Amino acid sequence: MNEHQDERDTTGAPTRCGFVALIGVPNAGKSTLLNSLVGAKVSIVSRKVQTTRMQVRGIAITGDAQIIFVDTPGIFQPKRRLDRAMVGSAWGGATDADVICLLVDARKGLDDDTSAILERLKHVKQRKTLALNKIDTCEVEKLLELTASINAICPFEETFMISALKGHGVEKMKETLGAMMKPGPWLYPEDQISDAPLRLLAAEITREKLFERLHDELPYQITVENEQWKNLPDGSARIEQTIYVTREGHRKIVLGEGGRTIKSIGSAARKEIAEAAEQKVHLFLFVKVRENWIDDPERYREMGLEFPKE
Ligand SMILES: Nc1nc2c(ncn2[C@@H]2O[C@H](COP(=O)(O)OP(=O)(O)OP(=O)(O)O)[C@@H](O)[C@H]2O)c(=O)[nH]1
Ligand SMILES: [Mg+2]
Repeated sequence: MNEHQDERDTTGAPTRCGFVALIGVPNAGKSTLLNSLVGAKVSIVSRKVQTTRMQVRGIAITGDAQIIFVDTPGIFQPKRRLDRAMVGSAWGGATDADVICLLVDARKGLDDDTSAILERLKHVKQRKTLALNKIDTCEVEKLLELTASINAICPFEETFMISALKGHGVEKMKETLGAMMKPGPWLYPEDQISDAPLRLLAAEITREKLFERLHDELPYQITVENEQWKNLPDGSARIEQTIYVTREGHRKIVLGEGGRTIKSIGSAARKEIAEAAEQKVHLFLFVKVRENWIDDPERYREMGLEFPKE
């Protein structure tokens, strides 16, 4: 007999519920997959590495199971304090979950960072699954070889072959993971897709636009915080966000000539925030120079990250 056996969903069937952590090297496609699994954008995506900085939860239902997917920052050899906090957060997400899903970019294959993750995963007690992502970019033979060589290092219960971007194999993967969840009550209402407050998603959306439009090291020197969200009598929202940069020169680049760059970032972000919030949005962006934000514990708290001592 199972203690949860009397849990029923709205149709009277027994329910299942659990956490699946999506981990992998930066740029493997974890956030793209999370959004595809949930069917809405809850985590930001970019072509650049190290886009995600904290755990982001997305909730999906498949059959009788509710799965809370946890998107995590990419795992790599951290150098800066922020990198250490991000990698720490990713492993924390993995070891808190019921099932771990390691994403590997199938075209890139088994690189040094992925090998290092596999070595550590061997010693992790959670159930483990593997997802070879971006199968739209490589040959089938390569997928089979990669499956064999990865499983030889660390055995996985399941191997999924997917394209998070095109949606190939994603539904099947969700069903299989759903069946792996333990019997138990659903933790969230049926229509909830994320547990992140809208103000956090709003700041992340602006950070995504900064990632898209700024180059080299600059996106990594920036953080965005939502300072104010005021719902106005006409149903719209007045939102104020601060973009923190580390140098005056960076502030100038973010503003752009005649304010052109910040204007285009603001307009793209406003549209997307309005969509997510389902209301009209007035977005005000302020750019502030704060040389040491990367060593300021308050900034980490805002991101929901632990502050590494050094
Ligand atoms: N061709 C192809 N591209 C993909 C696929 N999945 C993701 N991408 C692309 O890969 C890039 C990185 O995607 P993200 O979802 O941001 O990757 P991530 O693993 O979350 O990256 P970090 O947050 O930096 O760790 C983006 O340009 C995506 O469009 C896929 O299945 N096929
Ligand atoms: Mg990501």
